[in-house]
Amino acid sequence: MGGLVSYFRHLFGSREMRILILGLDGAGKTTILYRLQGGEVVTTIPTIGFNVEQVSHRNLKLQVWDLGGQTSIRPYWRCYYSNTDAIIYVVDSADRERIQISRQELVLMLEEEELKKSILLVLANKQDMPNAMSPAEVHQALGLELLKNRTFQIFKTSAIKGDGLDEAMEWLSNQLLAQQ
Ligand code: G3D
Ligand code: MG
Repeated sequence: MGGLVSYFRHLFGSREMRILILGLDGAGKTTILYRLQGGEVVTTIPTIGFNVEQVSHRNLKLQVWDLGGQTSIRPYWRCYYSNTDAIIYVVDSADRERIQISRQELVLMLEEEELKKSILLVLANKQDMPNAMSPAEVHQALGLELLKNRTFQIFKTSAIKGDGLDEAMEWLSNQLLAQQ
């Protein structure tokens, strides 16, 4: 397990790098954030109606919030979209009931003008669960084959075990480096 510092060590240049970690509640975002941060304290920015968890290291900033539900707070999300280099979209692979909601949220988000150029990393999380959808199933359920002009990749992870995060972050780091 590398942690932020080692995953993104090649990226601490002059420019600020922004990554959003998004997905439905319960997908595993906070667990992943803590894993990446190596267990250090996450600052929570209290805002009107929704909370943003944030960690930063040098000029790398990661922000997390839950998608889904309350449409009234959606406009506030936009405040966090500008200059987003990458989106880490976390899916609970064992939650077959809500995968279509997760798909709708992803589609809506990717339509945002400010996120048009963001790299997309999809994490098919909770692979340790016996009934988990495979990455291929998650890929299909999210409609990822319809994506155009988007650098994206899907990885399987178990945030709770720490499996798969190394590979996923290595890919992301390489993509970010290539776009610098
Ligand atoms: P969120 O921040 O996206 O809302 P959390 O999700 O990180 O809070 O995780 C929600 C619950 O799922 C937590 O359980 C967490 O431990 C669990 N979880 C996260 N990742 C995995 C995983 O890969 N496998 C399994 N089996 N569970 C996972 P609790 O019980 O604390 O609600
Ligand atoms: Mg959370």
